[in-house]
Amino acid sequence: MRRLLLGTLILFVAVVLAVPAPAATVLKFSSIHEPAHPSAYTAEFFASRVKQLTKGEVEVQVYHSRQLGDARDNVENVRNGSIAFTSVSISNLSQVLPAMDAWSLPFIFKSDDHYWYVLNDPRAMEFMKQLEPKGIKTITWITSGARNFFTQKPIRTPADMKGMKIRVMASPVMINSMKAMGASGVPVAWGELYTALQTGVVDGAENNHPSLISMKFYEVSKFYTLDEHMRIPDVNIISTKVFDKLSKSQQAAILQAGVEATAYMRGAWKVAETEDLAKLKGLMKEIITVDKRPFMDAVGPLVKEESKKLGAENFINFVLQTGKNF
Ligand code: GTR
Repeated sequence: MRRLLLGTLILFVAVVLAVPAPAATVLKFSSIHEPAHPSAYTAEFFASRVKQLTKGEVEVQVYHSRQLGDARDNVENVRNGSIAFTSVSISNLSQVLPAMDAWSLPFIFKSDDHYWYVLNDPRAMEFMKQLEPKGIKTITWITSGARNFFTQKPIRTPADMKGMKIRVMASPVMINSMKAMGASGVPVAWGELYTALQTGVVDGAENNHPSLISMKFYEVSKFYTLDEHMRIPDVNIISTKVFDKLSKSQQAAILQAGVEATAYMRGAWKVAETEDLAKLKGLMKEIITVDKRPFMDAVGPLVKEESKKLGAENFINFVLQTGKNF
């Protein structure tokens, strides 16, 4: 009898051990950034939190440095569900829904605090929900700081921009903003920008301090003008095709990991911005601080015109109104 019991027990243990744990759902996350960029290591942070919160049921695999494609491919691949996630500038979402370009409007945020105030207001996420019927669900904000010009010739006033070709994202608002400042905006993909600067296809571009460091743009441009003309958030997005197939608890875990990723990155970004600006001071010919007023005046009329054209007047009015308190 005892032997029989023992035998049954051994058999039971053997069966339990032989049943494999359910395979994790593996989801791809495409980042255009280099591993040392805050956006890329925030993607890693997000992936590890998703794994912990789902107790290993969902595994997010991060591919950085455009291994799975540049921004526009990533947006298309999220829409068709061939990748699950990407972090992308909202400017690049204007290809899907023109209204998204409202975020690219110049000088709509008074400061970093105002920008975060807007992002934390439910109206901002509500605005992003317009993308859901297009297959894109916004999980959370991934900041991208303020954008500044880096060029071969110095920009001290908008008059210096006359005739310059400035690389922008594929965003009509960015193109029109460059025009209003006297330059021409030339869309170039992120991964092609270094060569475009090196070969003179463009005379300059605009971006934030961490990106100048991570992409080594300081090697191919001399001057950096801190006019902070735009603060266009990046967002962490998921394919609705993928999201809708997950269980309720997995969906909740992903949203929770997103909230944590925003908080994590906000701090990481501050540190990176400060450290990277200090590095750029030693790497570029001149860091130029300017009077922002002439730049703001040049693009002033465009804000109203464009937000009307984009059907985003209510949202932009909310942004401008709240800016008065900052
Ligand atoms: C970066 C941003 C990217 C992309 C890039 C660009 O600062 O994080 O999403 O917008 O700029 O200019 O293409």
